[in-house]
Amino acid sequence: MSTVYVFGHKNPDNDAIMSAVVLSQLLNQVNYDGNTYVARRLGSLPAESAKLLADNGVAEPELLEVIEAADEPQQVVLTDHNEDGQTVDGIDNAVVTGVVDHHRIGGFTTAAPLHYIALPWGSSCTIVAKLFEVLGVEPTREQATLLLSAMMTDTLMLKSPTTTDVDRAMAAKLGEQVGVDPVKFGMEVFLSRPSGSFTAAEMVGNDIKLFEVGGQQLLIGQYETVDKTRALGMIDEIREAMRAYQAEKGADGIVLCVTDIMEEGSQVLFEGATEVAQKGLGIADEHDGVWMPGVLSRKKQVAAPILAAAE
Ligand SMILES: [Mn+2]
Repeated sequence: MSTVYVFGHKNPDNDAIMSAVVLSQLLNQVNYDGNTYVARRLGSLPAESAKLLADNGVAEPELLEVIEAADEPQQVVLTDHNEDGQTVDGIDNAVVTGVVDHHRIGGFTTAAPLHYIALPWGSSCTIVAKLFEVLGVEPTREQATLLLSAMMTDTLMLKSPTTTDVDRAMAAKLGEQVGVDPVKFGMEVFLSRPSGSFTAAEMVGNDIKLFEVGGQQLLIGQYETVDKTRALGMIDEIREAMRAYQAEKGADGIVLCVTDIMEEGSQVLFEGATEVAQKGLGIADEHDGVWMPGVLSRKKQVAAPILAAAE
């Protein structure tokens, strides 16, 4: 019997937090492998996650900064990510016993067999919700609420092209259990973000992931807003914050998508070495950014074509 840490990616979004929190609860409820599962986070809690956890009486996961080497290596379960560049520092000191994820698999290797659940659904929380069914457990109202919140934030209220029929069916089921309309509930979750007070640095660093693109380190950030006007009025500050973030992380280039969920598209900005990124997206950088209508998914509509262009 061991203590197993369960956590989502660095710069956590609501899906990274809720998938770790609710999956760890589920695994404890069924006494999975006789272990104790403890949710952790790899960065500050998103505002909407903090509010949802408080409203539902669930403790905030503690910050995990690094995993140190130990005689008995720390066991971990990764949710909502699998790539080295997105996980905890010191991951090589840990034994990954499980992954629950909805992203591409990026250079993942282990020494021993593991539980690896990868499904190309709209959110990791959709997969966690399905695991409740698989394990024959009925989610509590609180668990259903937390899962549904992350399904809505990750699929932008089911509008993102990453949304599948499974997500729509699961959202309807959880919405019925909680007694909410999933899309209206999702909009409330979005509006609980204090986006009106975001600084340029927060817009850049709030939700950003590191990718290896043709031998270069490329950061791809996404700032989701219900009104891009404020961000568009801060372009010079945002570009400066992009260059600062890139320098701090020692990356070669940085892409930022300012995604307007009401207008359903993204304003895309580039700094540093981004030739491959511009080629992959089929656009050339402009000072105010380039509006890409319909682009809502970083994974499917931004990272995937950029990675394909590097091949
Ligand atoms: Mn996710």
